[in-house]
Parts: sequence; structure tokens; C-alpha cells
Amino acid sequence: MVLKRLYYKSCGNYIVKAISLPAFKQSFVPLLCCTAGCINQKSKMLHMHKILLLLLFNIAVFQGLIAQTLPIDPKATPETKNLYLNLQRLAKKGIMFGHQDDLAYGIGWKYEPGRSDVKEVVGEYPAVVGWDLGHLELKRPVNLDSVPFDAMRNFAQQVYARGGINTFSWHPNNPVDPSKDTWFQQDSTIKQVFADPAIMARYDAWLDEVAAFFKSLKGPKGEAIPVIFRPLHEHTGSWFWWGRGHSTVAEYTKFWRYTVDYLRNKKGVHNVLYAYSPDRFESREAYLERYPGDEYVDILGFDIYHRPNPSDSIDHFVANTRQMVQTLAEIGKEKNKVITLSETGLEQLPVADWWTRTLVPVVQDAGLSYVLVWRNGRPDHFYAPYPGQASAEDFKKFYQLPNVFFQKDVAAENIYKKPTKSKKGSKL
Ligand code: BMA
Repeated sequence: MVLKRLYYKSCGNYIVKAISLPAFKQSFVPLLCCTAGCINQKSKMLHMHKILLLLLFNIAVFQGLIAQTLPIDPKATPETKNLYLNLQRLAKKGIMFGHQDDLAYGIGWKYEPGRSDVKEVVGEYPAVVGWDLGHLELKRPVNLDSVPFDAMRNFAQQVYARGGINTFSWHPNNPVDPSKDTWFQQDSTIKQVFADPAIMARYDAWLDEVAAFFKSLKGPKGEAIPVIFRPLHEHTGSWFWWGRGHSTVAEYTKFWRYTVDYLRNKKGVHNVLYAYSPDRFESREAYLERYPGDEYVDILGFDIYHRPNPSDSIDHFVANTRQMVQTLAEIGKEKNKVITLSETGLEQLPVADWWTRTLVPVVQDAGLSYVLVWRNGRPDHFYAPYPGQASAEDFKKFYQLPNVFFQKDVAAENIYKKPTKSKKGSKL
């Protein structure tokens, strides 16, 4: 089928309308013939009728099947565009599972090639693997959680080679005083970045490091590996220097746009999809309060952790979080954006059936692209099970759900290639 792409603006997004040229020929050629050499009025009317119906049918079918959003970066590489289109396609069928630092370390091991706690429980890697760039800005060889950046690059290449997805968060130190960490809650940091050229120059230099790292992620043919970048996250809270309590709405949104423009336009980084992910939120208005605009965000997400306490029962957490997921789904639909639960988890997983009892009712049938649980950092700080862990059996049940996707399901879909129909035999 020959496709012609027409772009038009809607809600600030570019929508691809795909129209079949043969179908157009079928519709218009008879129209021309008919008008030129019409035999009689009646047959002309009949012809027009048929043509109109054919046109309406074509438009309905092709819009419904193929209408999709392109990345905010018009120069996004072909693989990055394909990834974004495939994220939209796969989100209609189920949800991918992701885990932070999955290949780097787990409970009782560090940097052992091929290992993954998730794989050791279910026999398969997660579909999505998260990494953090914190301390890249300081030119340190290892990130804030001791993952060497060279190893991270290599792991990201492995994930890509297996057909999976890499997502990057960034916990940078404070640009006003780089000796202070990401949690240093100095008020007005963003304001000072914009006010003081020396601080701005420092932030630019930090972004240079990020740009160089993303550009250094290369696939086997030298192509740039597409990634999801989720900077300045959890900003509805005030624990990071870019948080709600330390900047105005105008400062935060300007800072987000500056960051995207710098990487995309100034540094020419074109293998990135940008994810916006506040922490918990009470309403649609609260979610969108610091939203930088449709031209600056590809993926809409949020982070929320399950922290059981007497006032937050499992049922309460599920109901509350599900409400947020539904609000997010509505916003995603309106804006034609991919949606995700970008970070979640229950630390130490003491609830044996947490996966099917808590996570599934939160995420099911909501159109979320992926859900990512946080890192297995220490025996008192982990979010995915390992063999023998209390929730491991339930995690296997979660893994077997037909609409929960791990690495092989996603690999079978060739997500860096042009979207095609799902293959037979895949869970998708
Ligand atoms: C937090 C914890 C920290 C870690 C930080 C950044 O949630 O896991 O130990 O340093 O994320 O990854």
C-alpha cells in the first residue's frame, strides 16, 4: 500500500493521517471520467453516491487504524520515530514491565554478565530497563548509585540489541553549588540558573555531558539508540531542587523547555523521547500545572510509591492510584500522547501477592505503555523480587498475564522498525 503523509495541527501535536493512494485513485478517477463523459444524469448520480461512500469509508478506516502522533523532535531518527509509533501501538494491547538498573546489580550480586533478578524469577528480562545519569554532570566515572557510565552504555546497548527499551532519569547535583546533591533543597535554584550567566554556563556544560552520552549510544550499524529521557521528575513534590516548593510554575516550565531545546536544537540530539513525570497529583489541573506544553513532551507519566501505613491500606492505595491513572489516561487521549507509570513499587515487597493484588488493578486496561519498578539496591531497598523472595510466586503469575509484556514479547514486535501488525504467537 502506498501511503501519503499529511500533517495537520491538533492540540499542538502533529498527527499523521495516512491515506491510501490506490484508494484515492479508485475514488477520484471514476469521478473525473464520469464528469467528462457522463452518459446520463441518473448514472452520474449513482456514481457520485458510490464515490462519496467509498471516500468516507477510506477516511474512517485509515484514520482509525493509522492516526498516530510523531515525536516532538521533527528531526527524530527513524528508529526513534518508529519506537514512538510502536509505543502507541503496543499500549493498546497491554503493558510492558520495566525495572531500574536491572542488569547492573541485584540482591546478592553486582556486575555479573547476563544476570538480572527479574530474569532469575521468571526466565526473562524486563521489556524496559531504567538507568540514572546522576553524577554524569560532574564527569564522574560512576553514577550516584555506583553504576559505571561505561557499563551503563554497554547495558543499554544490550537492552537495545535484545529489542527492549532504555529509559533514563537524571538526579543531577545542584547547579548553584555542585558540591550539594540532588536533594539539596535550595530555594530558587532555577531562578538563579537563569539570573547568573556563570550558573547557566555550568548547567549548559552539564547538558553537554548528557548530550554526549546519548549520542554515544550506538547500535550495531552505527545508528543512535533511541531512549526515553525523564528529566526534572517528581516536581509536584519538593524533595529535589527543581521541585514545586523551590520554583514558580513559570520558572519550572521555562527550565524544562530550555533543557529540551538545548539538547534537541543546540546539541542536535535526535534519539530521545521526552517523558514528563510528576509525583502524586490530586486532579487534572494539578497534573498539568507545570506541564511545559505539547511541543515539549512525548510521554506523560507519573511516579507513585506504595508505602503502607495505617492510613493507607492496600485498597486505599489502589483506589487512589487508579484514579490518577484514569486522569492520566484522559489527558493522554486528549493530547495524543503515550502514557506510563514511570516509577512505582513497594519497598522490600512484604505483601506476597502485591503484583496481582495491588499493581494489576492499578494498571490494567488503562492504555499505559509501561510500568517501571525501582532498583534492587540493597536487601532493605528493593522493588523487584529475586528467587525465594516473598512475592516471587505472585510475580510469576503477573508475568504470565497475557497483556503483560516482557523482553521477548517486545522483541518479537521489532519496535525500532516501522509498525507492522503483531506477529502470530506473540502475547501481543
Ligand atoms: C532513590 C534511592 C536512592 C538512589 C536514588 C537515585 O529512590 O534508590 O538510593 O540514590 O533513588 O537513583
